[in-house]
Amino acid sequence: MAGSKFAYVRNFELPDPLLPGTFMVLRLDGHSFHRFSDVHGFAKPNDVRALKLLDHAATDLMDQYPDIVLGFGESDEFSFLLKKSASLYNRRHAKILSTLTSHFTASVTFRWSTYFPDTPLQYPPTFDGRIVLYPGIKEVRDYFSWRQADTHINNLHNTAFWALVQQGGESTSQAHSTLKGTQSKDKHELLFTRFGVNYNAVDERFRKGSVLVRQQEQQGSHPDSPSPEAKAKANASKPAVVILHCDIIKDEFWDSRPEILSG
Ligand code: DGT
Ligand code: MG
Ligand code: MG
Ligand code: MG
Ligand code: MG
Repeated sequence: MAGSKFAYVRNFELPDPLLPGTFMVLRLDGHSFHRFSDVHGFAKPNDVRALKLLDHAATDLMDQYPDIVLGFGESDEFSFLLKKSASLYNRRHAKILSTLTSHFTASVTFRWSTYFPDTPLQYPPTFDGRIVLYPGIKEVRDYFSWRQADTHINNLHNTAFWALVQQGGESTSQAHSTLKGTQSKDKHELLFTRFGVNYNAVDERFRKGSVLVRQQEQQGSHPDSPSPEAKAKANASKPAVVILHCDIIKDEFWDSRPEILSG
């Protein structure tokens, strides 16, 4: 069809397909959340409301995009794994990246007041996003191990840091110097001896992050709707997204969910 004399500009829009048969990992990260968390009075080191808000936005995204087989969230970031065979938007890079980032961001704002009923939004939160392609299972597993190891390292540090400030009465610069050069075991020791905190008993949400997977509802898991019709309906419906706070570095998680890496 002949276009207008202007239509040639369309030729400057180049295709940007993502390599077929590779795993896509989309990582979103809050833009300047150092400031955003201050302005909105997030609890330190971890604000459960903020973490649950991001979990909810991630669940919304996974409900909308069945190609996402795994989500992992910590701090102000979320990573999503799309199955190798994903063909959404013909694997157009900009389309996928912009649409999913926008969806997640919109959900965070949409759900804000549910998690922060007494804290009006001062300005719109925004997220940056990137998609990285991984050729194989090893790289995908190492990617998620990297993020969860990061969660652990940061949370241990932040827990020790804020204990020194909030309970120990140190200034932030004193706390920085107290922790300078300390190893992981020193921080465990400091938390236990000075503040009576057994780090391994700290909420798993903070230590391990949030792991979102699809799980078929089990029969009888709905005590409030025990009718056979309700059960049949639950079992026929698509798997629900569930939020776990479990280890994803060791084999067990992956071995018990082969579908995550198989598609
Ligand atoms: P960016 O990502 O380069 O635009 O800059 P930021 O400031 O978002 O830096 P990033 O992503 O490396 O670090 C996340 C920031 O968000 C960090 O300053 C701590 C803050 N944050 C995330 N989750 C929480 C929370 O639960 N409580 C508090 N108080 N702060 C949090
Ligand atoms: Mg950053
Ligand atoms: Mg950030
Ligand atoms: Mg971050
Ligand atoms: Mg359009």
